[in-house]
Amino acid sequence: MNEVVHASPTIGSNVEEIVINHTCFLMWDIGGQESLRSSWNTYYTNTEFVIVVVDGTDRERISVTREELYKMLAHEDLRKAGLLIFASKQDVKECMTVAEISQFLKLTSIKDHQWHIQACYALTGEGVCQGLEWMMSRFKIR
Ligand SMILES: Nc1nc2c(ncn2[C@@H]2O[C@H](COP(=O)(O)OP(=O)(O)OP(=O)(O)O)[C@@H](O)[C@H]2O)c(=O)[nH]1
Ligand SMILES: [Mg+2]
Repeated sequence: MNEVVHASPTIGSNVEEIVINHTCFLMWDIGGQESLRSSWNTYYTNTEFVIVVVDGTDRERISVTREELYKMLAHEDLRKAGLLIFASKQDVKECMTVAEISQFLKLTSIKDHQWHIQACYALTGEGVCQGLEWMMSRFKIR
């Protein structure tokens, strides 16, 4: 964190180890492009948390996000996984708020997974720590 990273579409996946409060998480960054989605399920085994980064400016594709989200949550291997949603691009004026995204994604209807939504500004990392702290707090009480 506190790093400005390059941005280009993720082809396949990147993996990184991050340590939060002495707990090491293996984090896979998986490309979101349509052609890559059919391979998402190859990452699900032993997954503790799914982190979904929602582009707060993309009102057109929020319904696709919802569809993909529920498809993912229905997968057997993610039965016990927690869900962290980042509402990204909060620096952009016209972006959807956390409340709007929650409503569009019908988050309150999710009863069988622990979930949390966090506003963030990915370019500087604002909000990212708070989101990961939630993840950490859920991890401890399992
Ligand atoms: N203004 C603003 N731009 C952002 C933010 N987060 C990402 N971007 C921009 O959005 C574009 C896409 O970012 P990526 O990180 O490549 O998106 P991605 O979701 O990983 O895309 P895939 O790898 O294809 O799934 C880049 O041009 C980023 O600079 C943000 O919080 N604010
Ligand atoms: Mg990417």
